Amino acid sequence: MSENFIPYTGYEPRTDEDMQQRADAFFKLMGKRRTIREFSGQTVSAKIIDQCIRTAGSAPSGANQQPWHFVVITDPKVKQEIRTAAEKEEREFYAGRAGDVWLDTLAPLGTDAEKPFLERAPVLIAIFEQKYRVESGGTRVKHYYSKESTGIATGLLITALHQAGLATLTHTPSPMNFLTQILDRPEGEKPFLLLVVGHPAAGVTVPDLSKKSLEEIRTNK
Ligand code: IYR
Repeated sequence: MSENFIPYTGYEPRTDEDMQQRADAFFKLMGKRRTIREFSGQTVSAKIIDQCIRTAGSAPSGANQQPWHFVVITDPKVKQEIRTAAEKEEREFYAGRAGDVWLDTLAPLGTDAEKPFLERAPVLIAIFEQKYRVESGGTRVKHYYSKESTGIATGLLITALHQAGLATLTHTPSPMNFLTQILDRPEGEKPFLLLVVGHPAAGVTVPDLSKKSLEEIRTNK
């Protein structure tokens, strides 16, 4: 075995009652998360974002290859460039590329090709999936389960930001290859999603959606 093994000290034994209480409290906290599409101009401290990205980076990953990269964007010029590029793609998406079935499915969310939040929100986090890395000699090293791993890390990031008191919007302009160019990312990295982060605009509204019940999403065997 090439890796050193050390004792695991992170486990804290708890009573069922304590675990139930913690599970209930966390369910309640996460139930307050909503995707919002209008942000206030209030800024966010870079230290908070960095700490939440550390949490994301603690995610499990295939062979511990940690196949993700987070680009934190606050420069208004870069945000503007991203908005322009995203809206160009989105206009084509909403004008027909999506197809009627997709557009009908999206209708309850009230989205359209206008993406003012890409400039208005104080922080954008572009998340990249590293499908492979290129070593200094030029050899490509494949990353295993990079999509699953990046998805898990993104889930932790959304959770960490919500827990810290921030609001997010998971934005997936399609296609979003423009992020590779604008953010100057290397070969092997694929844009995964664009997370818009900030504080909700005063009086923001959200669609009246509900989540599937436990009975709908869980089967016991
Ligand atoms: N990328 C588009 C469309 C869109 C698609 C899905 I699936 C959504 O849940 C929301 C939007 C946009 O961002 O408007």
